[in-house]
Amino acid sequence: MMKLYGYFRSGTSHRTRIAMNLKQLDYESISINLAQDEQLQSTFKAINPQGLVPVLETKDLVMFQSPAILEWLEETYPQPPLLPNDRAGRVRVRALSAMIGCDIHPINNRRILQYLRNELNVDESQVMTWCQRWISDGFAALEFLLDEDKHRGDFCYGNQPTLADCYLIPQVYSARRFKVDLSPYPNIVAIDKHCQTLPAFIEAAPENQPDTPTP
Ligand SMILES: N[C@@H](CCC(=O)N[C@@H](CS)C(=O)NCC(=O)O)C(=O)O
Repeated sequence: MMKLYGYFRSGTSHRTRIAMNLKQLDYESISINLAQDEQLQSTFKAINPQGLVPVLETKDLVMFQSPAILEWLEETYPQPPLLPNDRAGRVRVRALSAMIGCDIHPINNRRILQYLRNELNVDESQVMTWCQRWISDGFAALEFLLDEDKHRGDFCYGNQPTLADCYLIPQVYSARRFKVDLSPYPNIVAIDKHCQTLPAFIEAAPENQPDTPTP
């Protein structure tokens, strides 16, 4: 069985879990506790020298970088497809995904926030302001693109979940965690609401993981 090294509230682990669930793939979850910096220990760095989750391990491969993992999943398990069958659709879904994966998520990642806190002595309310600023900025552009797409159904693109939804839903979770006002983004909120009714998304949610702390 495949092994997914991740953490319950890591957005990159969350997006990988959604894709694996949509493709109905079984995997063993191995928790790397980011709150305790387990990702920086030598045992984990021997698996991923970058010290970041997720890592997906099969009997032949050790894969890191969630965009690469998602593309590998799509190529290896094409059903159901998470990319449209036309080139224009694929470039759109990849662009929506990259807006989140390249331009929103990385600057609000734990190591960035820890650097702000511990090296630059930024206080917690300023850290929240930082996260809110960059998530809002990215969501404003995403909202515009979603709104202008008149062929869109319940998801980011068309009527089926795509990689863009795998990226969006964890970013909405993170936005709520950082208390971003989501009222200017009704299309994003509606997509999130719809996805939250689907088992693949529910089972991938941070609150439903084996390493979710008990309240
Ligand atoms: N580009 C990488 C980013 C991975 C990443 O940033 N993972 C976060 C969790 S969402 C992490 O491991 N953070 C640990 C840290 O910041 O120390 C990917 O998409 O896999």
